Amino acid sequence: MLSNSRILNADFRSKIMSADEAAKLILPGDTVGMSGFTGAGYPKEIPLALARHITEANDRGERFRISVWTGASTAPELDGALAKVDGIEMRLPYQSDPTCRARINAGQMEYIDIHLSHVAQFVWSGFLGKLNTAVVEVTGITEEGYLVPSSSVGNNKTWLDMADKVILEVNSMQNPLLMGMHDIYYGTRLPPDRQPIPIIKSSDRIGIPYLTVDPKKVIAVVETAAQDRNSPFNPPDADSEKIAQHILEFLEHEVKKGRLPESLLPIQSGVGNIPNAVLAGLNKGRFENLTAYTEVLQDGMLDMLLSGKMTCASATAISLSPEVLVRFNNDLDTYRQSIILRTQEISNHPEVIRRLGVIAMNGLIEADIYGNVNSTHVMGTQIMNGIGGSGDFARNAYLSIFMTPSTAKGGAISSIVPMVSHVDHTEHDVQVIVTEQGLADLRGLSPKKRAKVIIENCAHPTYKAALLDYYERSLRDSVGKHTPHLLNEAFLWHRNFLEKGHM
Ligand code: 0RQ
Repeated sequence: MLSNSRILNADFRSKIMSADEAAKLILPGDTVGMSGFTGAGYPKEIPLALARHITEANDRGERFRISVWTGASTAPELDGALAKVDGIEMRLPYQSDPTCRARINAGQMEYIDIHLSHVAQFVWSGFLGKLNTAVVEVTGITEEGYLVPSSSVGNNKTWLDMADKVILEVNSMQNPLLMGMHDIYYGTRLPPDRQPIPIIKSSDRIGIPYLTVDPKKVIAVVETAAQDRNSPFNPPDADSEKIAQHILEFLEHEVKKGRLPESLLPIQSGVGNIPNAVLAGLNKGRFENLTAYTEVLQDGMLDMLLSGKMTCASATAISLSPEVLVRFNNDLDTYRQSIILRTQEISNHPEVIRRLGVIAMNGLIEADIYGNVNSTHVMGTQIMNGIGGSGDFARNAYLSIFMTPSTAKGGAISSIVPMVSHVDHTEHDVQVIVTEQGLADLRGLSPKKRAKVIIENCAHPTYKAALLDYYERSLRDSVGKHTPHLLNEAFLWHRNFLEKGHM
């Protein structure tokens, strides 16, 4: 036991063992629910120890694979380590690891891409089968045996409740001041007993600050001391700045029209450089008293909390670049009151998102001229990451905004296409599309009007004429004139890029 141990409960202390010993309790064929959401709060040592055991088993000629359920993407120490030793049979729900991606696309790993808000209820309902083991990182264990959650909550409550066996990693590198920031709601029920989720404002707390677990299920406790690992952000490039500017002007316009209040509505923002540029723009802009109801709290939101522009951020994970994480840990007392970390079935709950009127801003891979959005598949067949929470938010938002540079791969591919090669968000769930070229406000427009606005405002000049030509010929030759298409040609568009080797 470490001298500064955070395991204050005697029963849990008696179960302390090494990561190696704990990993041996995970068996081939098990389904394991691991903590972790975008590089925050994932178990740091047991997956690595498990990967070593898998390698040893493979060396003996034995096949050792498990199914891995998480909150969302994790880090190289979890997804990367297990994928590298071919230890994952099936993975859900969202991943962004290059080795996982390669294995999924090579047909060597099964992957189920479901809405982040659905995972918990799918597990409660038994749709996904049995959960053998939970491996969950926590910040500490109180004398009474409550678990102080870590930098992400994700699906941990569900894993702890539903798994037969529980293994805890108690990470002393997680800031002890995280205690009290979490809001774990134990009131969710399955139909027909479901009740309203009583969140009226982003800042509402409706649960308790701890996770609970039946101590009889806890088979191992491992002490660790390792930082979360999140990628650093690049400074916003010119395109991200332009996209941010278009969105800020649009929000300003909506306020002037009386369709948004002066302090806007709670913001949800995907992760990455463009969302960060939008947040930086909001931080410099004139809007005050902003709030967030989102899944990931990233650098840009922290800056807004610090500047006072944002008064409250509700999320399920704190996912900060290494540099900002240091600042966060140093100043945590300043942020404590204004950050709430919830379970992901609540951070992404359609009922709450709809009630609060969230402004959702997410990235895309390609959008078509009618407003359908592909967020997940390159050229229709190759998974990039997964739908994550984008569907939870886009479908239920007050304003659903999707943003992207107008081209990919150095200009070789147009992000605006005749027909998306895979659809994640249908034309019915997409209200605004933004590229560095401009913004298309699709609200109230029929498909043909949408096509003109998207091509005119969002397409890159290199591809505008070809898209317009496709649209005009479709209008002339398509059998149906409501959403005109030339199906063979729509697919040829993608094939041309594939044949040029741009995939
Ligand atoms: O690949 O780095 O190999 O070149 O896709 O693209 O432009 O870096 O943009 O990091 O914002 O990701 C949609 C993937 C955008 C992301 C997506 C290639 C491009 C690059 C990444 P390379 P960028 P981003 C909150 C909400 C779904 C989940 C979600 C995502 C790579 O936003 O995963 O929204 N969204 N969750 O080159 C071929 C195209 C392409 C293309 C981009 N048209 N053709 N390749 N790329 N467009 C978070 C959570 O839910 C946890």
